[in-house]
Amino acid sequence: MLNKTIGLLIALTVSTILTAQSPSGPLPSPRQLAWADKEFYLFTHFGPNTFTDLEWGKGTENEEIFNPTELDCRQWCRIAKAAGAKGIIITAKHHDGFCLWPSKYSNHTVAQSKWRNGKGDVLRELALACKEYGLEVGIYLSPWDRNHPKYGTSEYNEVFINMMKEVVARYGPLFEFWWDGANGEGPNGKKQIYDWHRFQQTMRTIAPNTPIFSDIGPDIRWVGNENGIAGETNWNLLDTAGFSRGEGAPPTDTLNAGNVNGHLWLPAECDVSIRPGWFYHESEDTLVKTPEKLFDLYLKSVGRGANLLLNVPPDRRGLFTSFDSAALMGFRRRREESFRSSLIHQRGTTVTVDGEKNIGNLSDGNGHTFITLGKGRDINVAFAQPTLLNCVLLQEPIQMGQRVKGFRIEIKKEDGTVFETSATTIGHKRIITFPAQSARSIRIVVTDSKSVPLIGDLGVYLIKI
Ligand code: FUL
Repeated sequence: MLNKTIGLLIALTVSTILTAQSPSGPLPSPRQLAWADKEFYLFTHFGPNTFTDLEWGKGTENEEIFNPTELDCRQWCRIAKAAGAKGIIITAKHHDGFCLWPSKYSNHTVAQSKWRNGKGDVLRELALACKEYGLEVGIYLSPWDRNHPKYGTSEYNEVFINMMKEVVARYGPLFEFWWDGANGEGPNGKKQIYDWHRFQQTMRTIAPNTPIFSDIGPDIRWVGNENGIAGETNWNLLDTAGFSRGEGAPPTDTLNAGNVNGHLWLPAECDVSIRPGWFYHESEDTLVKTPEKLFDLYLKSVGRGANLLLNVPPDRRGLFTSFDSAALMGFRRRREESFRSSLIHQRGTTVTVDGEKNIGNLSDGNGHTFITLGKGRDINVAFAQPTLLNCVLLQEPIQMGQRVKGFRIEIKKEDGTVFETSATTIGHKRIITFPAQSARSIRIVVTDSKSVPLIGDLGVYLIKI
């Protein structure tokens, strides 16, 4: 009898899971799925500009100017790790064409500099340090090259491909590859016609698991601004037909919000610098973003379903400054204090989904395990006593597709009145903040959805804003 009951229960569970589990619409590839969970990682702009105080080098800089006195990638990693970042993407070659590794395909590299007597290799040091600290490495390689003599001819495409092969083979596996869309003049005044098709084919062959960023992917899209802010409505979907990288990219508001019915899974990444510029400038030491500002950017990037790529540039010593590391530590503290424990886990709290008490793994901190919202399309959280809160965190299990188009949060206050707020998309993670309320209960209602709404995780917090 017991066996029969267990058998029936298993059959029921399996059938519920099966009916609930059909993915819908464009879906992320395994490469994109793994990337989405990284949420926050660092960018680092380093090169001749660090020494000339420029943002865009001309490509005519003497290699000898690249001479950091105390370069230590382990220091970068120590700080990145302590900040809670998952990896570091480095400008292996910016628009000035200088290579931070001794490339066989250029004469404008660390090998021609005086640094470590021409025997240094920043990428190698970074890759080793990342490994030691449990971080991942990513590479930014600017197709635009103001130095390379072949730039502006079809042979340059070969050079770029060879450089990609070189860095992947020597410093991989890479967690992200970054193609900058900027395309200006080369040393001979010529513009380059990039062979994007071959660039992409090459990467897929040599690094099939590495997601590629550019204005329009193929794996990760630009968010349309360099302020670190994703759209309040942010679809992981985009139509790219008819668009190209750089000047031919989709309008920035489209990149910011995605397309609700887009045919490609193309999530947004928010790139932003901790300072006004991308490269180090001493004059900006006093302009480093505060922990409060960084936390606000986190809410507007990761909290809107995008990833946050935060640039921290090393100085002329080749170190992150104490201004930047202090801001990063404050940022880390704010995130930890805010999201340490969800108020849902408070004693005596009752949670129901569509009126049912079985809420499965709705609040297990894992966005990939999920519950299905049936007819009621609502989740209700009732507290044993009035609870002060100002933040709701929701996740969709994106491996099933992005579905929710709109939802409402209703808070029944201690005085019996109701506070309401609403929002549109959820995606990988959505963090909604509002003025603090003393709540008896909260109800979350999905008001519009492309298909059956699935919720991966729900958290309720009182955060510092
Ligand atoms: C832009 C570049 O022109 C900037 O210098 C910087 O590297 C930024 C991340 O991308 O397109």
